[in-house]
Amino acid sequence: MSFDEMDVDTIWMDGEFLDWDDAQIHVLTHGLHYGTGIFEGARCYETERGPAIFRWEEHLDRLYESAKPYEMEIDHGHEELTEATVELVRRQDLASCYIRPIAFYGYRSLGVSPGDCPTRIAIAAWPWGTYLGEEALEEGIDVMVSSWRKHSSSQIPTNAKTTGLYVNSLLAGEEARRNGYAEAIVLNKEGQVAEGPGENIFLVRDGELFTPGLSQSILDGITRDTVIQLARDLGYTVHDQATISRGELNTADELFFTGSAAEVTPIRRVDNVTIGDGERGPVTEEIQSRFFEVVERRTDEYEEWFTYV
Ligand code: PPE
Repeated sequence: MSFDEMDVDTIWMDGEFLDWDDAQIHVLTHGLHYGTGIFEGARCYETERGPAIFRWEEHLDRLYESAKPYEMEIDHGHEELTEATVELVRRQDLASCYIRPIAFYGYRSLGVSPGDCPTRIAIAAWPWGTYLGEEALEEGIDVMVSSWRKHSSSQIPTNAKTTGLYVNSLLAGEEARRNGYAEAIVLNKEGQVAEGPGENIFLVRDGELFTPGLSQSILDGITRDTVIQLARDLGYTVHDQATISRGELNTADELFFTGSAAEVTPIRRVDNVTIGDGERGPVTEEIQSRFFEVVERRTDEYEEWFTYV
């Protein structure tokens, strides 16, 4: 759905609430030329107690951490950004939405060195449905292993959510879609399974969960961390520093993606090889339903993960 079709009218930028159409930047903005932006994506869920932002604090912490390798100074503190976000959701009367904070080097001069380019920051919120298609959550998706490898953490900090990194995600994802798949799986430089273009990945085998470790050039996903905790609390053994080879994808009992946008999305086929029974597996289903029970606040547990609007 395009923004034109949405009922949204406000963006917070550099300390002020602006009309949606006035949140503009100059074409010579540093971040546009060199990918020097850092961003977040969080979901706010509709609950009985009103809209609840899921793991907002962790998203905010990661935003500040992503700024570090680029020596980007964000002059707006935790509290200000939280207040701005809550107010943004409230003003637009959004019941559930996706929240996108972004900070970037702005306009003053060009050249790779950001010099005295100011750091700009904005937060937008809009309704965002299922990330990988209507039926994805129930039926699962077909994916392909991309011919593009992920940049290694020795080439670019993969644990920082940097705008420039996403050209690699675009290449992998669009290659998959051109070939009729919903999404890609991206291997790291060493040829091991890293993650999706915008998702972390989990493998289920013999009732245990495996997910690539942080040394595999992945983003330290907040949904990944959520699923690890939920699964352990359900009694599962979770190997969260796993090394997964490409071949192990085919022999998995179940596979699924996690992400703020993708939530918990089952994978039913990889490169046309059927995974398990070719449908959402029982472990994935249990974890997915637990995930939605928690984020929609149909339980009192994990209350510390929520910021209520
Ligand atoms: N890996 C990558 C590369 C990634 O972009 C994401 C989030 C994740 C893992 C999962 O992280 P987390 O959201 O903290 O669980 N991708 C975001 C951007 C999606 C987009 O298309 O834009 C997201 O899910 O918000």
